[in-house]
Amino acid sequence: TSKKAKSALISVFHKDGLEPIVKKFKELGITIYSTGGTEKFIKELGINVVPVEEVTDYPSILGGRVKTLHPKVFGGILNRQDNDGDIAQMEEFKIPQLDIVIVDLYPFEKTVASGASEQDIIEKIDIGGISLIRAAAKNYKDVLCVSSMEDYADFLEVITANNGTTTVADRKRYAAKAFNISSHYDTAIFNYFNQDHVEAVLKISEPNGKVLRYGENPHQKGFFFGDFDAMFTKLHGKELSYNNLLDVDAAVNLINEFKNDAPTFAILKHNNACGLAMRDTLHQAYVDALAGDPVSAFGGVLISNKEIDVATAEEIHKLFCEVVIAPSYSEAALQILKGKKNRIILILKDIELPETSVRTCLNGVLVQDKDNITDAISDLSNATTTSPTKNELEDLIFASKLCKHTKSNTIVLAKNKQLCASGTGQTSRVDALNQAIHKAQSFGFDLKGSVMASDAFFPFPDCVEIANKVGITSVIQPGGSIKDQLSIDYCNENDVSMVMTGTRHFKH
Ligand code: 93A
Repeated sequence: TSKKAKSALISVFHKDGLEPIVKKFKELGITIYSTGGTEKFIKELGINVVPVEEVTDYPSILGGRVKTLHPKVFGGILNRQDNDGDIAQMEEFKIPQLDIVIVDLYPFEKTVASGASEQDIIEKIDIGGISLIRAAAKNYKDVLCVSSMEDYADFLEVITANNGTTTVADRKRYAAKAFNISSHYDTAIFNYFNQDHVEAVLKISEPNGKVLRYGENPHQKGFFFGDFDAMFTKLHGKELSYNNLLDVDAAVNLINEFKNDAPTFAILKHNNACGLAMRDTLHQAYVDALAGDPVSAFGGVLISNKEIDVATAEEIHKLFCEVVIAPSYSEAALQILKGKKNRIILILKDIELPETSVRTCLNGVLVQDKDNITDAISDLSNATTTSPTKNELEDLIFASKLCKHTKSNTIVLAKNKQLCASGTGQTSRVDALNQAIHKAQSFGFDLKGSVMASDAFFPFPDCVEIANKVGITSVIQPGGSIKDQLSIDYCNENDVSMVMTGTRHFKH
C-alpha cells in the first residue's frame, strides 16, 4: 500500500507555492505532466515538463474549456493497478500512469465576490479540474490528490519525508480533503444559482418596493417587494397595510387547500383561521365559519373558494371586516360589499402560488420549499382498532388541512366540516388543546363526536386523554413519537380512533 510516485499531473490556478514542489519532483525523478499556464510556469523554472497535449494528442480547445477532459488523462488516474484488465488496457491505449494529481481550481467564489459579470463567473466554473480531483480522490488506493493550494506546504512535507513514497493512509486523507473541496465548490455554485432564485422571489431587482403606510406597528417603516397585481385584482377599498398583506397571504394559502372542494369560507385574524366551514351553499359556509368565533371575526380577513353571491354578501355586510377575497363576485354582491368605503375587495386570480418561502433570519435569509403536502385519505394509516367513520374521515382531512395553515403548536377541533376552535401558536400541545376546547365550549360547541388534528406528534398520551374526556372521537396526527403506543393504547381502551399521516406540518 506504500507507493513510490513516478509521475504527477499538475494543473493549478494559483502557481504560488508550487516551485518547491516541482523542484522536489525533479530531485525525486518524478515525471511531470501539465496544462498550459502551469506548464509554462514549470518550464520557466528550468524543470522538464510534458505538456498534457502530448499525452492526449489533442490541443487545448474551446478557449481552455476542454484541456484535460480526455480518456488518456482520466485513464491514467482511474486505472486500478491490481486489475489485470485495467493494466492490459493501459498498454493497449498507451495511457501513462499518473500517481499524483495536483489541482487548484478556478477561483469561483472569489470571482463571484469580486462582482464580476455573469459571463466571467460562468467561465470560472471549473469542469476539468473538479473532474481530476474527483477521479484522483476516488482512486486513492493508487493516486494521491492535492486539491487546493492550501495543501501545497503539507504535501511538500509528506513527499519530502518519505522520498516520494506515500502510504494509503496519506492518500485517503488527501481524498477526504478532495471531496470536501469538491462538495464545497459545487455548493458555492449552487448558492450562486440559487441566489438569483431568492432575488426573483423577493423581486428585489425591482428598483422600488411599494411603500406601505407603516410596518407591523405605526413606528415601523414598511415596504412590499412583489407583484401584488399578478395575484389579485383590487376592486375596492383602502390601501393594504403590512398586516393586511400577511393575512391575505395566510388566507390565500389556506383556501388553496379547498380550491376544488364544495363551497368553503374562511375567516382569518393574525394569520390564523378563527372560522372555517364547508357547506352546500357559500352563504351557509359563511354563516357557519362566522359561528366558529364571531368575536375574533371582527376586523378579519374573509376568503371563499367560490363566487360570492348576494345572500353571502348581505351577511358579510353586517360584519366589520378588513378584506374580502374571492375568485369572483356577482355584480349585485359586489355593489353590497362596496357599501363600506374602506372595505378591501379582492379577486384572487387563478394562478399557481409560489413554491418557495423566504424570511429573514439572523443576518441572512432562510429559504425553503413551501409545505406542499396535503394529507389525503389515501395517506392515512389506522393506528387503532376502531377506524374513523366516513364522516369522521372527512372531518379529519378538513381539520388537517387547516392545521397545516395554523401557527404551531396547534390543535384543530372540527365537526361536520366546521371549525369548532383551534389552539394556535402555543408553546405546548396541551396548552393548544386546552385553548381549543375552552374556546369551542365558550361559543357553544358540543364537542361530542368531533375530531382533533395535531400539527405534530403527541409526545405523551395527555392530549388524547383530555380529548376523550370532552367527547372527541377521532384523531389525526403525523405519528413518530417514541411514545406513540401510549396514545394508541389509551385510544383503544376508550374507543377513540386515530390515524397517522406520517407528515408533520409545523408552521412558525
Ligand atoms: O476549463 S476547464 O474546466 N477544462 C479543463 O479541461 C481543465 N483542466 C484543468 N479547466 C480545467 N482545468 C483547470 O485549469 C484547473 O483546475 C486549473 O485551475 C487550471 C489550470 O490551467 P493552466 O495550467 O492553463 O493555468
